[in-house]
Amino acid sequence: MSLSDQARDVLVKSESVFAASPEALESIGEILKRFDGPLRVAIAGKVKAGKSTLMNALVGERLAATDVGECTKIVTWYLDGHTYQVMLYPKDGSEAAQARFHRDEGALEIDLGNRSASEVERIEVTWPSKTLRELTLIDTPGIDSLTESVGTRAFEFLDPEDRATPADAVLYLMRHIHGSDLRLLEAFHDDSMAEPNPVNTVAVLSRADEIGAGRLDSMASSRRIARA
Ligand SMILES: Nc1nc2c(ncn2[C@@H]2O[C@H](COP(=O)(O)OP(=O)(O)OP(=O)(O)O)[C@@H](O)[C@H]2O)c(=O)[nH]1
Ligand SMILES: [Mg+2]
Repeated sequence: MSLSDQARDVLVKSESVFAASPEALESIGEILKRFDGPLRVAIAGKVKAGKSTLMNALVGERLAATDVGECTKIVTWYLDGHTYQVMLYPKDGSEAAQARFHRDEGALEIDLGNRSASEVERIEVTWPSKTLRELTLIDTPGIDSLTESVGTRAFEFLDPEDRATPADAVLYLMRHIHGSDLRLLEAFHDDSMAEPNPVNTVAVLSRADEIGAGRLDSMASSRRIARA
């Protein structure tokens, strides 16, 4: 039996152990639902690290805005579903609203209506997609400051209030290895995040073709840096 089957087995057994406690059953039910659902992977990193480009490459469609546009500043969830839908969750706690969208040469353009990016807590894009059936992807805004609070801020992006521990794993993109990236990576393993649901982080050396000023051997250099 695989490790995940064993873990699922423990959850199912615990349902009978806690049969007398409706509260416990509710929590176990939620955990089971999350366990059976797609893995939630957040893509984080500094500004222009290539997060949205990677997200689009994983899905195989240009869903996330790259380069410019207000939407790069908003945490955006990409989920599988039967219909194409974009929902905006306002920061002021008011009800989520459906947003208009269209495709411009394949790229998804979301109309925020009369809202500014700073007023939107998160966007949820539901898109029928084979990749998204297995993975829910969360594109996060670039982290642009190197202050002490960077780690905390990154987690604010990943931790909208109504969803406890939203990401199962984090892909952390970096173009070079900086001390600030290392501090941030350490923050992802912070105790407060590690419980009750450990967040795993994979560091990705991004825009690797540009390393070494884009010389022909840049991919070989990237491989060496990644190994180190
Ligand atoms: N050469 C090269 N350029 C890349 C690569 N990935 C992304 N880019 C370019 O880098 C720029 C930024 O890419 P984005 O995907 O928007 O980066 P981001 O991290 O989402 O940026 P923000 O959301 O604004 O922080 C764009 O011009 C991309 O075309 C890559 O692997 N190689
Ligand atoms: Mg982006």
